[in-house]
Amino acid sequence: NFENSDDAIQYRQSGFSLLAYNFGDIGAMLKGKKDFDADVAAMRAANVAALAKLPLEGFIDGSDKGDTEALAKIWADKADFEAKFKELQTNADALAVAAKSGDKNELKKAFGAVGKSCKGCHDVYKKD
Ligand code: ASC
Repeated sequence: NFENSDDAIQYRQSGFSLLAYNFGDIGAMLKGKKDFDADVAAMRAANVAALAKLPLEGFIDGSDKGDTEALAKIWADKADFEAKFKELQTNADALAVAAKSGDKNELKKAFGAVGKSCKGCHDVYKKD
């Protein structure tokens, strides 16, 4: 357990940073901003699946403060927030499977589903 809300905030923000880096790198490859490498994509996608399981734990009671992008609505609608996070985790697991399959079309579809999960939650629970 976290000692205080600062630790919880740092934990979830670190998770999101790593998540964005690994997910973003797959995006860069799919958008042709860098050469596509199926092995790297599979490694990144496995990271995304693992990392998507982390940040939720950092949204502890009392950590709805400080200079963060997390809206108070997260704690007001915690069950919905958790449900959306679980959806992300399911889609991230599917991304890892798709990337491992080597089928680029499947990877693109799974990437899109994860991106929708990111955006769907940001639209409601993250400051602009
Ligand atoms: C990213 C990233 C996000 C999501 C979101 C998807 O690469 O950093 O927050 O994708 O933009 O719509």
